[in-house]
Amino acid sequence: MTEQLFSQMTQSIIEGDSDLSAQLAEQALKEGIDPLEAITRGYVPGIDHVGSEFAKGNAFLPELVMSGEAMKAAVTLLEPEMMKRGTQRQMLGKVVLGTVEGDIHEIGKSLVGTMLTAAGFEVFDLGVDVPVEKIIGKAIEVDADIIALSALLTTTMVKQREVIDELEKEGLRSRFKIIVGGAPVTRDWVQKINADGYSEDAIGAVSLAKSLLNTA
Ligand code: B1M
Repeated sequence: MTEQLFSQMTQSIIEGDSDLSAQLAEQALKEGIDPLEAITRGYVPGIDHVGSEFAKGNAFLPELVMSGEAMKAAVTLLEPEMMKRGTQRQMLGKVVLGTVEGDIHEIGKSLVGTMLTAAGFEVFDLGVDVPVEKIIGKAIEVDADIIALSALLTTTMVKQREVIDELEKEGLRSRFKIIVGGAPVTRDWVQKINADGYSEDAIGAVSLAKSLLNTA
Protein backbone atom coordinates (compact mmCIF):
# COMPACT_ATOMS: atom_id res chain seq x y z
CA MET A 1 0.00 0.00 0.00
CA THR A 2 2.75 2.47 1.05
CA GLU A 3 4.96 1.18 -1.76
CA GLN A 4 2.13 1.96 -4.19
CA LEU A 5 1.85 5.51 -2.80
CA PHE A 6 5.63 5.99 -3.16
CA SER A 7 5.53 4.88 -6.76
CA GLN A 8 2.60 7.27 -7.47
CA MET A 9 4.72 10.05 -5.91
CA THR A 10 7.65 9.20 -8.18
CA GLN A 11 5.34 9.25 -11.18
CA SER A 12 3.78 12.61 -10.19
CA ILE A 13 7.25 14.20 -10.33
CA ILE A 14 8.13 12.55 -13.63
CA GLU A 15 4.86 13.90 -15.04
CA GLY A 16 5.44 17.32 -13.48
CA ASP A 17 1.98 17.23 -11.92
CA SER A 18 2.04 19.65 -8.96
CA ASP A 19 -1.62 19.08 -8.03
CA LEU A 20 -1.07 15.34 -7.83
CA SER A 21 2.27 15.56 -5.98
CA ALA A 22 0.65 17.87 -3.40
CA GLN A 23 -2.45 15.65 -3.08
CA LEU A 24 -0.23 12.59 -2.49
CA ALA A 25 1.78 14.51 0.12
CA GLU A 26 -1.47 15.33 1.95
CA GLN A 27 -2.52 11.68 1.74
CA ALA A 28 0.85 10.61 3.20
CA LEU A 29 0.41 13.06 6.09
CA LYS A 30 -3.11 11.74 6.75
CA GLU A 31 -1.85 8.16 6.75
CA GLY A 32 0.93 9.05 9.19
CA ILE A 33 3.74 8.19 6.78
CA ASP A 34 7.13 9.59 7.76
CA PRO A 35 7.51 12.72 5.60
CA LEU A 36 11.26 12.16 5.28
CA GLU A 37 10.62 8.70 3.91
CA ALA A 38 7.98 10.10 1.53
CA ILE A 39 10.55 12.55 0.13
CA THR A 40 13.46 10.15 -0.13
CA ARG A 41 11.57 7.05 -1.30
CA GLY A 42 8.65 8.73 -3.09
CA TYR A 43 9.65 12.02 -4.69
CA VAL A 44 13.46 11.96 -4.97
CA PRO A 45 13.56 8.99 -7.38
CA GLY A 46 11.23 11.02 -9.65
CA ILE A 47 13.42 14.13 -9.74
CA ASP A 48 16.56 11.98 -10.13
CA HIS A 49 14.95 10.28 -13.13
CA VAL A 50 13.96 13.59 -14.77
CA GLY A 51 17.44 15.03 -14.07
CA SER A 52 19.19 12.14 -15.74
CA GLU A 53 16.80 12.18 -18.72
CA PHE A 54 17.49 15.92 -19.08
CA ALA A 55 21.24 15.28 -19.01
CA LYS A 56 20.82 12.65 -21.76
CA GLY A 57 18.77 15.05 -23.88
CA ASN A 58 15.60 12.97 -23.52
CA ALA A 59 13.75 15.60 -21.45
CA PHE A 60 13.63 19.33 -22.02
CA LEU A 61 13.51 22.51 -20.01
CA PRO A 62 9.71 22.80 -19.65
CA GLU A 63 9.61 19.27 -18.21
CA LEU A 64 12.44 20.11 -15.85
CA VAL A 65 10.64 23.25 -14.69
CA MET A 66 7.37 21.38 -14.13
CA SER A 67 9.03 18.50 -12.28
CA GLY A 68 10.96 20.96 -10.12
CA GLU A 69 7.74 22.78 -9.28
CA ALA A 70 5.95 19.49 -8.50
CA MET A 71 8.80 18.53 -6.18
CA LYS A 72 8.66 21.92 -4.47
CA ALA A 73 4.86 21.69 -4.01
CA ALA A 74 5.20 18.33 -2.23
CA VAL A 75 8.25 19.24 -0.14
CA THR A 76 6.62 22.52 0.96
CA LEU A 77 3.65 20.57 2.34
CA LEU A 78 5.80 17.94 4.05
CA GLU A 79 8.40 20.24 5.62
CA PRO A 80 6.23 21.60 8.50
CA GLU A 81 5.46 18.04 9.60
CA MET A 82 9.16 17.17 9.38
CA MET A 83 9.96 20.09 11.69
CA LYS A 84 7.24 18.91 14.10
CA ARG A 85 8.61 15.40 14.19
CA GLY A 86 12.18 16.67 14.42
CA THR A 87 13.08 14.50 11.48
CA GLN A 88 14.41 17.30 9.36
CA ARG A 89 16.02 16.17 6.16
CA GLN A 90 19.78 16.16 6.29
CA MET A 91 20.82 19.54 4.93
CA LEU A 92 23.71 19.46 2.50
CA GLY A 93 24.61 23.10 3.08
CA LYS A 94 23.37 26.68 2.98
CA VAL A 95 23.20 28.60 -0.27
CA VAL A 96 22.55 32.33 -0.69
CA LEU A 97 21.16 32.80 -4.20
CA GLY A 98 20.22 35.79 -6.29
CA THR A 99 20.21 37.44 -9.70
CA VAL A 100 22.72 40.26 -9.56
CA GLU A 101 21.96 43.97 -9.39
CA GLY A 102 20.52 45.53 -12.54
CA ASP A 103 19.24 42.18 -13.81
CA ILE A 104 15.61 41.07 -13.47
CA HIS A 105 15.82 37.70 -15.22
CA GLU A 106 14.26 35.33 -12.75
CA ILE A 107 13.31 32.03 -14.35
CA GLY A 108 16.71 30.30 -14.55
CA LYS A 109 17.76 31.53 -11.10
CA SER A 110 14.53 30.21 -9.56
CA LEU A 111 14.98 26.89 -11.31
CA VAL A 112 18.48 26.61 -9.83
CA GLY A 113 16.96 27.40 -6.39
CA THR A 114 14.24 24.78 -6.78
CA MET A 115 16.72 22.10 -7.81
CA LEU A 116 19.13 22.92 -5.00
CA THR A 117 16.25 22.82 -2.49
CA ALA A 118 14.98 19.54 -3.89
CA ALA A 119 18.49 18.08 -3.61
CA GLY A 120 18.69 18.98 0.10
CA PHE A 121 20.31 22.43 0.26
CA GLU A 122 18.84 25.19 2.39
CA VAL A 123 18.40 28.01 -0.10
CA PHE A 124 18.04 31.70 0.77
CA ASP A 125 16.68 33.13 -2.47
CA LEU A 126 17.09 36.90 -2.45
CA GLY A 127 15.25 37.33 -5.75
CA VAL A 128 16.37 39.51 -8.63
CA ASP A 129 18.25 42.82 -8.94
CA VAL A 130 20.10 42.13 -5.69
CA PRO A 131 22.84 44.61 -4.65
CA VAL A 132 26.31 43.33 -3.80
CA GLU A 133 26.06 44.42 -0.12
CA LYS A 134 22.75 42.60 0.33
CA ILE A 135 24.21 39.34 -1.00
CA ILE A 136 27.29 39.53 1.21
CA GLY A 137 25.24 40.66 4.23
CA LYS A 138 22.88 37.70 3.93
CA ALA A 139 25.76 35.24 3.42
CA ILE A 140 27.38 36.44 6.64
CA GLU A 141 24.04 36.49 8.52
CA VAL A 142 23.12 32.89 7.73
CA ASP A 143 26.72 31.63 7.67
CA ALA A 144 26.30 30.38 4.11
CA ASP A 145 28.50 27.72 2.55
CA ILE A 146 27.88 28.88 -1.00
CA ILE A 147 26.99 32.15 -2.71
CA ALA A 148 25.23 31.48 -6.05
CA LEU A 149 24.99 34.34 -8.52
CA SER A 150 22.91 34.39 -11.67
CA ALA A 151 23.34 36.95 -14.47
CA LEU A 152 21.67 36.91 -17.89
CA LEU A 153 23.07 40.09 -19.35
CA THR A 154 26.60 40.81 -20.53
CA THR A 155 26.20 44.18 -18.81
CA THR A 156 25.36 42.67 -15.41
CA MET A 157 27.89 39.80 -15.32
CA VAL A 158 30.38 42.30 -13.92
CA LYS A 159 28.36 42.32 -10.69
CA GLN A 160 29.41 38.70 -10.13
CA ARG A 161 33.00 39.91 -10.16
CA GLU A 162 32.09 42.81 -7.82
CA VAL A 163 30.79 40.38 -5.19
CA ILE A 164 34.07 38.45 -5.31
CA ASP A 165 36.20 41.61 -5.30
CA GLU A 166 34.27 42.97 -2.32
CA LEU A 167 34.67 39.69 -0.41
CA GLU A 168 38.41 39.77 -1.13
CA LYS A 169 38.61 43.37 0.04
CA GLU A 170 36.86 42.47 3.30
CA GLY A 171 39.09 39.41 3.84
CA LEU A 172 36.07 37.10 3.54
CA ARG A 173 36.73 35.38 0.21
CA SER A 174 37.88 32.05 1.67
CA ARG A 175 34.77 31.81 3.85
CA PHE A 176 32.38 31.09 0.95
CA LYS A 177 32.37 29.04 -2.24
CA ILE A 178 31.13 31.18 -5.12
CA ILE A 179 29.24 29.66 -8.04
CA VAL A 180 28.06 31.64 -11.03
CA GLY A 181 25.75 30.98 -13.94
CA GLY A 182 23.46 32.41 -16.59
CA ALA A 183 23.54 32.36 -20.37
CA PRO A 184 26.57 34.68 -20.91
CA VAL A 185 28.76 33.00 -18.25
CA THR A 186 31.68 30.93 -19.58
CA ARG A 187 34.54 28.93 -18.11
CA ASP A 188 36.93 31.74 -19.08
CA TRP A 189 34.83 34.22 -17.14
CA VAL A 190 34.89 31.99 -14.07
CA GLN A 191 38.69 31.87 -14.16
CA LYS A 192 38.96 35.57 -14.82
CA ILE A 193 36.89 36.53 -11.76
CA ASN A 194 38.26 33.79 -9.49
CA ALA A 195 34.90 32.10 -8.85
CA ASP A 196 34.83 28.48 -7.63
CA GLY A 197 32.75 27.14 -10.50
CA TYR A 198 29.89 27.58 -12.92
CA SER A 199 27.31 25.44 -14.57
CA GLU A 200 25.24 25.82 -17.69
CA ASP A 201 22.04 24.53 -16.12
CA ALA A 202 20.21 23.84 -12.88
CA ILE A 203 21.09 20.16 -12.68
CA GLY A 204 24.74 21.04 -13.15
CA ALA A 205 24.47 23.63 -10.38
CA VAL A 206 23.40 20.87 -7.98
CA SER A 207 26.34 18.60 -8.87
CA LEU A 208 28.70 21.56 -8.66
CA ALA A 209 27.41 22.61 -5.22
CA LYS A 210 27.65 19.02 -3.95
CA SER A 211 31.18 18.57 -5.24
CA LEU A 212 32.37 21.88 -3.80
CA LEU A 213 31.10 20.80 -0.37
CA ASN A 214 32.33 17.22 -0.83
CA THR A 215 28.81 15.81 -0.48
CA ALA A 216 28.60 14.35 -4.00
CO1 B1M B 1 15.83 39.40 -21.52
N1 B1M B 1 17.53 39.27 -22.48
N2 B1M B 1 16.06 41.31 -21.40
N3 B1M B 1 14.11 39.37 -20.66
N4 B1M B 1 15.71 37.64 -22.02
C1 B1M B 1 18.01 37.94 -22.76
C2 B1M B 1 18.92 37.46 -21.67
C3 B1M B 1 18.76 38.17 -24.14
C4 B1M B 1 19.89 37.16 -24.42
C5 B1M B 1 17.72 38.19 -25.28
C6 B1M B 1 18.36 38.41 -26.62
O1 B1M B 1 18.63 39.52 -26.95
N5 B1M B 1 18.60 37.36 -27.36
C7 B1M B 1 19.28 39.62 -23.97
C8 B1M B 1 20.66 39.78 -23.34
C9 B1M B 1 21.70 40.22 -24.32
C10 B1M B 1 23.03 40.30 -23.67
O2 B1M B 1 23.22 40.86 -22.63
N6 B1M B 1 24.00 39.70 -24.32
C11 B1M B 1 18.17 40.21 -23.13
C12 B1M B 1 17.89 41.57 -23.01
C13 B1M B 1 18.69 42.48 -23.93
C14 B1M B 1 16.90 42.08 -22.15
C15 B1M B 1 16.57 43.55 -21.91
C16 B1M B 1 17.75 44.50 -21.83
C17 B1M B 1 15.57 43.92 -23.01
C18 B1M B 1 15.20 45.36 -23.00
O3 B1M B 1 14.53 45.79 -22.09
N7 B1M B 1 15.66 46.06 -24.01
C19 B1M B 1 15.81 43.47 -20.58
C20 B1M B 1 16.73 43.63 -19.39
C21 B1M B 1 15.99 43.74 -18.09
C22 B1M B 1 16.94 43.69 -16.93
O4 B1M B 1 17.25 42.61 -16.47
N8 B1M B 1 17.40 44.82 -16.46
C23 B1M B 1 15.26 42.10 -20.64
C24 B1M B 1 14.07 41.73 -20.02
C25 B1M B 1 13.51 40.46 -20.11
C26 B1M B 1 12.13 40.11 -19.58
C27 B1M B 1 11.79 40.82 -18.27
C28 B1M B 1 11.14 40.50 -20.64
C29 B1M B 1 12.19 38.56 -19.53
C30 B1M B 1 12.54 37.99 -18.14
C31 B1M B 1 11.28 37.56 -17.36
C32 B1M B 1 11.62 36.92 -16.05
O5 B1M B 1 12.68 36.38 -15.80
N9 B1M B 1 10.65 36.96 -15.14
C33 B1M B 1 13.34 38.26 -20.48
C34 B1M B 1 13.56 37.01 -21.06
C35 B1M B 1 12.50 35.96 -20.83
C36 B1M B 1 14.72 36.74 -21.81
C37 B1M B 1 15.07 35.46 -22.55
C38 B1M B 1 14.25 35.44 -23.82
C39 B1M B 1 14.86 34.15 -21.82
C40 B1M B 1 15.53 34.07 -20.44
C41 B1M B 1 15.00 32.85 -19.69
O6 B1M B 1 14.18 32.98 -18.80
N10 B1M B 1 15.41 31.64 -20.12
C42 B1M B 1 16.62 35.67 -22.84
C43 B1M B 1 17.06 35.03 -24.14
C44 B1M B 1 17.45 33.60 -23.91
O7 B1M B 1 18.07 33.26 -22.92
N11 B1M B 1 17.11 32.75 -24.83
C45 B1M B 1 16.77 37.12 -22.66
C46 B1M B 1 14.95 30.39 -19.54
C47 B1M B 1 15.80 30.06 -18.29
C48 B1M B 1 15.34 28.76 -17.69
O8 B1M B 1 17.15 29.93 -18.72
O9 B1M B 1 17.79 32.01 -17.48
O10 B1M B 1 19.40 30.88 -19.10
P1 B1M B 1 18.32 30.78 -18.09
O11 B1M B 1 18.85 29.88 -16.91
C49 B1M B 1 19.46 28.64 -17.12
C50 B1M B 1 20.97 28.69 -17.24
O12 B1M B 1 21.46 29.93 -17.72
C51 B1M B 1 21.48 28.34 -15.90
O13 B1M B 1 20.50 27.42 -15.43
C52 B1M B 1 19.22 27.84 -15.85
C53 B1M B 1 18.37 26.62 -16.01
O14 B1M B 1 18.92 25.71 -16.91
N12 B1M B 1 21.62 29.34 -14.87
C54 B1M B 1 22.46 29.11 -13.82
C55 B1M B 1 21.04 30.55 -14.68
N13 B1M B 1 21.46 31.09 -13.55
C56 B1M B 1 22.34 30.23 -13.00
C57 B1M B 1 23.08 30.31 -11.82
C58 B1M B 1 23.92 29.25 -11.50
C59 B1M B 1 24.04 28.14 -12.33
C60 B1M B 1 23.30 28.05 -13.50
O15 B1M B 1 24.68 29.22 -10.42
C61 B1M B 1 24.65 30.31 -9.56
